[in-house]
Amino acid sequence: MAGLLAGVVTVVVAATGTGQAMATSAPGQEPVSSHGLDAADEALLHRPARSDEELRRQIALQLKIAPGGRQTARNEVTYGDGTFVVTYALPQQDASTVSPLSAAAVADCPSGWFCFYDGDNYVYPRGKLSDRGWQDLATYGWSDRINSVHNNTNTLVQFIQHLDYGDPANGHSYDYNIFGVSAGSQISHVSPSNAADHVYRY
Ligand SMILES: [Ca+2]
Repeated sequence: MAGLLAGVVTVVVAATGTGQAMATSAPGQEPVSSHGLDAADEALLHRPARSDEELRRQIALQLKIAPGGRQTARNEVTYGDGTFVVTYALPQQDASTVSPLSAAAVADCPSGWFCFYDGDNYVYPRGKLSDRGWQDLATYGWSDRINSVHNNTNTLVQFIQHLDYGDPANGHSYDYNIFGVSAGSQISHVSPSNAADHVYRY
């Protein structure tokens, strides 16, 4: 097993052409997500909590990946003056949606808002925005995290993939639209999923 792992690491290093970055990552170490969390925390962040303790951890994780919000309910964190609100599932409320084989949840975005969900079929956690124009999901810890959407505003909302070819100096010049959701519409599984980084509401 050790020999096999060593072989895999060697191949990866050869493929990247730079052994430097890989050398710091020992075989067996948990992968680090784009949110900078370890694998266990990352997994917890993206699904309905199964207990009050898990819910508390989710709220703490939300504030860790996107500082600046304040907890406004047991399962909710609000940013700005209500610009963005993220809602985590209450454990008892969502027992039926914990299983990936369960029936779809309901698209439940309030009027005047557009919502995006971490799970397919509108399964929480759910983020919501209402402002028009370009907004950066990274501000709220919601990059690469959207799997379904519900637009309950009266205008189109476009979801955008960020692309800078590894050079921040490129800014947003190479960003491109990946899907849109028209006024009053919903999409139970977006494609590509876990990809949107920005939004634009018309
Ligand atoms: Ca992305």
